[in-house]
Amino acid sequence: MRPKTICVIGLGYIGLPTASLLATKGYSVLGVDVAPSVVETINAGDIHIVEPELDILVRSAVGSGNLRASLTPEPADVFVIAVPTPFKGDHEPELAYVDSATDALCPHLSPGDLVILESTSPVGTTERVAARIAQKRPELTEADRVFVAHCPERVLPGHILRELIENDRIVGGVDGPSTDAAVRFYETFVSGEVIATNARTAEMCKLTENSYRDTNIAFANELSMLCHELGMNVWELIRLANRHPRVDILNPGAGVGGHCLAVDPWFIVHSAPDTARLIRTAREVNDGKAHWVVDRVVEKASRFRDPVVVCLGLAYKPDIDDLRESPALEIAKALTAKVDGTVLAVEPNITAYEGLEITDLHDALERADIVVALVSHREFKRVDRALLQAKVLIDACGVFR
Ligand code: SAJ
Repeated sequence: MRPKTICVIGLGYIGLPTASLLATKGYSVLGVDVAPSVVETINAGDIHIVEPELDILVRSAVGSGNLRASLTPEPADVFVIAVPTPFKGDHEPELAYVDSATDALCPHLSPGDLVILESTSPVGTTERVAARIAQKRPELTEADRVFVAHCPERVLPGHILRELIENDRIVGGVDGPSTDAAVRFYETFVSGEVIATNARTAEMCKLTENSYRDTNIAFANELSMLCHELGMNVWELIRLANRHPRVDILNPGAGVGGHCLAVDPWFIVHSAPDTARLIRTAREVNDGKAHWVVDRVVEKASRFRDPVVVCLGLAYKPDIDDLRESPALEIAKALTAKVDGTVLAVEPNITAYEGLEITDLHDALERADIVVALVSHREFKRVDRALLQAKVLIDACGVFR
């Protein structure tokens, strides 16, 4: 029988779009979040995050009566866990949010319910969820059992609503019946292919996708530093190398940010520290790139008396307002502390950030001695190159290439 009621725990970048989408597909959805302000905002038909078209979807889902938000779970046919999985100090995965979401849904489980972990998780986390449920609700076994599966989210911020529907999904249960139940559920709203595997492979698949991209970006970032050392233009080099039919090098940048690529590879490293050497090194190269940019700017700034340094961009990638793990933000902060002069930041997608002087693009360019391009926002692509002529330009992201 098709499930009717869904409880989505965690109303962030993944949980809220998922809950709203399911509501518009006819499910009765309860979204749960620990933050009262988030619950209030959503119940008012508004959103607390920036994502194209999400406001329209949430308004329509809440307006239809199919989406409600609450601080606590209620009984449902399907529970979706979409809480953060950051890491602790020493890159050790922090699973406290997954554990507390599991504990919160346990009292509401009934035989036949399906629990899906969507949060990006280290290998073994879905089994951990199943074991926690078995411990708290030991009577839910055999004919009265519940089903537990992992289906990692794979959507690209900025394109979440389209990708939630169109992307292929990897579904892995802790056993065959759990996999089957989860596949049937995703097939009701995903137009991409829903592919069955086991829970551990599904977990590793998501970590592999992001580590693959991180490693490829590390290659590009290493090339950018090599080219600087050897006196070459890295953008020209990559453009030429990419003319080979089997070469496709990504773009160097100010480093790698966001809550995914900068985090997930560490889950693999933590699981197998002696074996995951390339993945660890890629993380170190990408983190090191931000420090390298800072050193270059500080070195240039030391040649001026009272220089004005302008950082173009603070977000973790172009055309969004998301500052999580942003190398551009870290660079701007480090320069503010290190440069003996004035550091200005231009970020068209946010209005203020404590400790940084955010200013208008044209005003900043007029005052600048040194321009540091950190994020390829569309506003920067349109800058008249004549305005940059008398400046020292450090273009970490290639926006003026
Ligand atoms: N970046 C570069 N050079 C490039 C591409 C990206 O320096 O050529 C940088 C960006 O500037 C940014 C970082 O990498 O700082 C990550 O950006 P991204 O656009 O590559 O990815 P995310 O973090 O926004 O989303 C990724 C996606 N994963 C993959 O493409 C394999 C997305 O599909 C995942 O769902 C998401 O992580 C996630 O939630 O895990």
